Amino acid sequence: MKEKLEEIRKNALEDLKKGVDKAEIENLRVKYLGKKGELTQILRGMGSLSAEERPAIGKIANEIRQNLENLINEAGNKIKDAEKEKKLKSEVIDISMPGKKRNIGHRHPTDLTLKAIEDIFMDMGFVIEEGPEVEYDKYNFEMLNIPKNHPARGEQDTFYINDNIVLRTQTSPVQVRTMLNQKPPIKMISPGKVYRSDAADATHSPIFYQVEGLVVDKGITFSDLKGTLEMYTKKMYGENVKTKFRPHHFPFTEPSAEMDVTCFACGGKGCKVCKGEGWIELLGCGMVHPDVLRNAGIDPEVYSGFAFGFGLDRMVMLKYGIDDIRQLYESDMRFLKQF
Ligand code: 2U9
Repeated sequence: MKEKLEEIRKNALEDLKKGVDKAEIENLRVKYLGKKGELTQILRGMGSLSAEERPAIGKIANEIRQNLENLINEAGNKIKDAEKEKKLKSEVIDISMPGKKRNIGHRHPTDLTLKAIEDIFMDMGFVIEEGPEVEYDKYNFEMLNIPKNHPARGEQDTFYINDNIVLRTQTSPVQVRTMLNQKPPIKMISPGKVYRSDAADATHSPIFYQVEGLVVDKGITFSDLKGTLEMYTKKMYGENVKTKFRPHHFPFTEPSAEMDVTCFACGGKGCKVCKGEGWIELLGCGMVHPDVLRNAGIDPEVYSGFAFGFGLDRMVMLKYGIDDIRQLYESDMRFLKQF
């Protein structure tokens, strides 16, 4: 029995010396130490030995088992280490290689300008409201006193989805929705994209941005309109900027006006920015038409309001000296990187 054990050990050592791979190591483990392995068979057959022989043979068998287990584990570990070493060598990082340049974006000039405008109005207690760009004809035109035969409703000016739905041509429907959903006092601005069926050129784009504002409460007068818009203008363009109001017509306001400001580039002397005028046309405004209030369920005998609106793109162009509106929509990095 003892000789048999020594022979098993000798064979196992020779097997291990042969230079084994990962799969062979597992075969050897099964061959010598597995349930049906040679050594296990011997240990199982110990019962047939005499009481004197059993402890000595048992001791040798266990020693061999332990010894083989260690050797097989060691051989396995060596193979794993060699594989790891090989993998590490094949994945060497060349730290002298130049890194990948990350292009970090930044805010668009339109967004930068809008942020400044929003901050000023929020400081004055205005809330920012948003609404859908695909809008009911009813909210975009009808409730704003723009009847069916009005030229603004022509297909040459408006993108129609169907008879009742349009791409909004102004952000005014957001004001209509706010009046329908909230009770006065209302003090809001509605910035956002609007659409007109215009061919693109240096001053026109079928998509552009508007900022509109609405204040409705008891006792609102044209003085509130003037005070609010003058305050906005001074905060946006500087304390020395002057404003003037010219009468105008809008279907949704009565009376209506356009507001001009002294040119913030030349201070009113006349320059390229103001085309020698000294004044720049900034926005349209007026007292909300009583019919418009009534359409939205607000009693014009109790409440009054003022509204205003301007094209954001023009403000951006004036601010940064951009002479073509299309540049704001072309995503050309050479242009955008300047801001
Ligand atoms: C409601 C009532 C009144 C919004 C107003 C203007 C004057 C205006 C245009 C200027 C150039 C927009 O970008 S532009 O085409 N807008 O002049 N907008 S008052 O008046 C409203 C809006 C909603 C319920």
